[in-house]
Amino acid sequence: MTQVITLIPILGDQLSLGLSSLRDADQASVRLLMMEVADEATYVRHHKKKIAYIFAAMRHHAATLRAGGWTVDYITLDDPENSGSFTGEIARAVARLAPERIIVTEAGEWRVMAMLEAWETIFGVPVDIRPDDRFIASHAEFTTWIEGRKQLRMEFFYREMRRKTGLLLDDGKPAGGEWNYDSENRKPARASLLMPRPLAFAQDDITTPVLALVADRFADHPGTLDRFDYAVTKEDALRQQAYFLEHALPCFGDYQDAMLTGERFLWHSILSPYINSGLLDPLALCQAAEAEYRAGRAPLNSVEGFIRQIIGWREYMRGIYWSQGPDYVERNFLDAHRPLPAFYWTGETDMHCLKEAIVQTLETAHAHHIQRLMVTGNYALLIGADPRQVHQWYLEVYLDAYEWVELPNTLGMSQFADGGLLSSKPYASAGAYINRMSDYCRHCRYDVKQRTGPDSCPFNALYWDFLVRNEDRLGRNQRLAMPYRNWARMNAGTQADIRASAAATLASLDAAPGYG
Ligand code: FAD
Ligand code: DLZ
Ligand code: SF4
Repeated sequence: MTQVITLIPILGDQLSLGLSSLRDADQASVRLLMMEVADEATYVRHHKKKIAYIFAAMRHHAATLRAGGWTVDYITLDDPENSGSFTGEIARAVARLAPERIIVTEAGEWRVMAMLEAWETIFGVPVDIRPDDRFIASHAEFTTWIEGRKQLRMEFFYREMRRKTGLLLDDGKPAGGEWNYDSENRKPARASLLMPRPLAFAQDDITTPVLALVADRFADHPGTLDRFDYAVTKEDALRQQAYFLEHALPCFGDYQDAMLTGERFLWHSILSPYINSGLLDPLALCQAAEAEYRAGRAPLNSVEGFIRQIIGWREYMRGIYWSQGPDYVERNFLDAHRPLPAFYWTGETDMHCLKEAIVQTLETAHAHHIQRLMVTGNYALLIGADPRQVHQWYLEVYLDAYEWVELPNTLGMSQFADGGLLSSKPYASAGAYINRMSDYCRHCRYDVKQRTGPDSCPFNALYWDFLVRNEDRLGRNQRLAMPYRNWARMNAGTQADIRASAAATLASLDAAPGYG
C-alpha cells in the first residue's frame, strides 16, 4: 500500500478540478478529504435547498474526482463516526492516515480561515494554505488598489479588471468607446411569452438520498425542498450557462433591474450558485459572454453589463470582505436595532413586492439582485432593522450565499452599515422606484401614490421617516441634499402626518414577534 503523505481537504465551495491545492499533486500519494459536517450546516440555519445543493454537488464532485484517479475519503453527514466539524474530521483523518503534510486552498470566510490556520499547531503537521486563484484579483492586488484612495468606487476597480483580463477591449480601449453601459440597462419589463426559464435538472440516485437526509435532519430550517431542480454537476451547470448565453443574455442588459409578478428569473443567468461553489469558472464564463457579442448574437449593453457584474462587482465584494477584516460584520453606522420582521421567514405580508420576493426565496432559495436590494433590503433599511440580523437572513436563505460575497452586499451595499464604504448613499427608496421597475404595485392592496393613512404604501412614509431619523448621520451627504430639501419644503402638518404613518407601521412591527 502506498504511504499517504499529503492530505488535501476540499471544502464545499471548492468544487473545481483546477483548484490550487490540487495543482502539481501526485495522485498516488495524496488523500483527498471531503466532509459533510453539521457545524457548517447549522452555524446559521441555511435554507434546506442550499444544504441539499451543497451536499449533492459535493457528492457528484467526489465521484468526478475518483473517476479522474484521485483517492477521496468522503464523510457523509450520517456517518456514525462523523465528528460534526471540519477540525474534528481533520483530527480523525490525521489519526487514520498519519499524513506528512496538509495542503488546502484558502477558505472563503474568516471563520473557516481561522480553523485552517489553527491546524498546524493543533496537529503538529505542516499546513500549506494556498491562494484561491479562481478569483481574478489576488488579495495583494486589491490591497494595492485601495491603498491611498480616499473613496473606493467599483467603477475604477472594474476598469483595472477589464485591463487585466483583456475582456471587451479593442486595442486597449473599451469596446464601443465606453467602459460602462449601465444607463441603457434600466428598462421595466412586460410579461412575455418568450421569457426564458432556467433549465430544470432531474434528480439522480446521488441527489435523491441527499434530499431525504436534509428533509430528515434540517426540518426546522427555512425553505422547502419541493421541486429541487438545480444543477449539481459541472456538466449541467455548463448546460445552464449555454442556455443563458443563447436565450437570456441578449436581453440581460435591458431588463437587469426589472421585476415582474410571477416571473422569478427574468433574463438573469441563475449561475451564481455554480460560480460560487466552483462548478463554473467566472473568467471562462465572461469570455464566453464576450464571444456572443463578437459574433453579433448579443448587444454590447448586455454583455458589458453581465461581465461587469462578475469581474467588477463580484471581485470588488470579495476585495472589500477580506480588506476590512473579521470585524466588518460588527459595523452598524446607522445604529439600527429593530428585529427583522417574522414575515421574512413566512412571506405572510400584504405588501405584494415583499411577498413576491420572500415567497420565491423560500421556495427556490433565489431572488434576483433588484429584489434583494430594492425590496427586501430596502424595507429592512427603512425600518431600521439590525444589520447583523439582516446579514444572517441573507446568508441563510440564498443558494449562492457565502459570507465573502453576501456580507459586503448586505451590510455594505444594502444596509449602509459601513457608513458608505461601498456606496456613496444608502439604497433607500419610496414606493415610486418599485412602481417604476415592476408591476407589483398594480397587484397590491396598498396604494403606491398615497403617502399617509392605512391604505398608503408603507415604503412612502417609512422613506421620509428614515431620512429624518438618520439626519445626524446622513444630513451632510451631498447625494441626499435634494430629498432633505424636499422634506424641509413640506409643511409641518404634512411632516407630522408622514411621521405618524411611519410610527404606526413601526409600532405594528414592534408588536408582532420578531424571529428569534
Ligand atoms: P445575474 O443577474 O445573472 O448576474 C450575473 C452574475 O454576476 C451573478 O451570477 C454573480 O456572480 C455576479 N453578480 C451580480 N451582482 C453581484 C454582486 N452585487 N455581488 C457579487 N456578484 C454579483 N450574490 C452572491 O453571489 N451571493 C450572495 O450571497 C449575494 N447576496 C446578496 C445580498 C444582497 C443584499 C444583495 C443586494 C445582493 C447579493 N448578491 C449576492 C448579488 C446578486 O444579487 C446575485 O449575485 C445575483 O442575484 C445572482 O443571480 P444571477 O446568477 O441570476 O445573477
Ligand atoms: C455552506 C456549507 C454547508 C451548509 N455545508 C458544508 C459542509 O458540510 N461541508 C463543507 O465542506 N462545506 C459546507 N458549506 C460551505 C462552508 O460552510 C464554507 O462556507 C466554505 O467552506 C467557505 O469557507
Ligand atoms: Fe410594494 Fe408599496 Fe408597491 Fe405595495 S404599493 S407593491 S408595498 S411598493
